[in-house]
Amino acid sequence: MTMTTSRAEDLDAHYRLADGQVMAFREGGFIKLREVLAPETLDASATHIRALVAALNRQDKPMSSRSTYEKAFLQIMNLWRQDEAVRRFTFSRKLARLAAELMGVEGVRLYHDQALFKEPAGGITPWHCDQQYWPFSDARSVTAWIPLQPVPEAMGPLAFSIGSQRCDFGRDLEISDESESRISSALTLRDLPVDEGPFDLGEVSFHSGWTFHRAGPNRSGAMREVMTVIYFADGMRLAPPRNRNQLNDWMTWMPGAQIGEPIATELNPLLWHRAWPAGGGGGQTA
Ligand SMILES: O=C(O)CCC(=O)C(=O)O
Repeated sequence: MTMTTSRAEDLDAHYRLADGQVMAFREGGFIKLREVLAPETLDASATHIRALVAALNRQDKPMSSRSTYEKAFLQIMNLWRQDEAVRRFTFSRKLARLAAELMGVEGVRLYHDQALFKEPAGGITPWHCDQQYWPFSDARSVTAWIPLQPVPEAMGPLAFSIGSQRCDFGRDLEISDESESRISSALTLRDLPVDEGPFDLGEVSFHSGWTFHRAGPNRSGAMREVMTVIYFADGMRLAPPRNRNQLNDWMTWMPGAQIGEPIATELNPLLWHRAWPAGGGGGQTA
């Protein structure tokens, strides 16, 4: 596929964070940024992402016989390995640089991408934090949640418990009915505010690996199409897995990485580094 210059430029352009946005991210554990990607870029990418989700989805159970996790979304991972246009999207230097600047690190690597499509009548995404699943040596990880259409309240926008990245309860709970009820009670007790507002087209959120988040059900008649990219700081080391999810993630997303060593397998290319010349670099594993 030949990508139009404007789409390539949009994916790699510098999005200047305003004063206070980095601070807001670090205080709140998340940030929602407006007009990050142009509608044309999202539209063109969505065509490829949608086609891959349709081709690779193996979920065919009726909604009523699925688990809470299965009702939450269709989940298709590492799409960048299937399609050059999606690889260019996942390798967006604009998004990677935002991840690095928000975390305050020199460079970021890819953990994995994933499409999270909440079907019409799809259920809630229970409260959880992502580093339950990730065997990382520290907290320097972030997910970009990129809606491919506007997400009104009825479609299940991602919601964040503001400041919850500093709370250490519930970090051992995987996505389940139990995580929804126990984390919800704990957050209510601590009186932490929740941002559950809609997303406009082009708006992208970034949340830290320890920030608690959830999404409501999809009560609209349309699919909620979202692409996500997960980043970790260059230099992050593999920690000994603390549960079966982390063991599975090690084998799946960082095969060959060694416990205690920096993670840099061929599945974890460097997506942005401060030392790169403007416009250069991209997708290096070493
Ligand atoms: O899209 C959703 O409903 C959940 C997304 C999520 O949990 C994440 O991207 O970390």
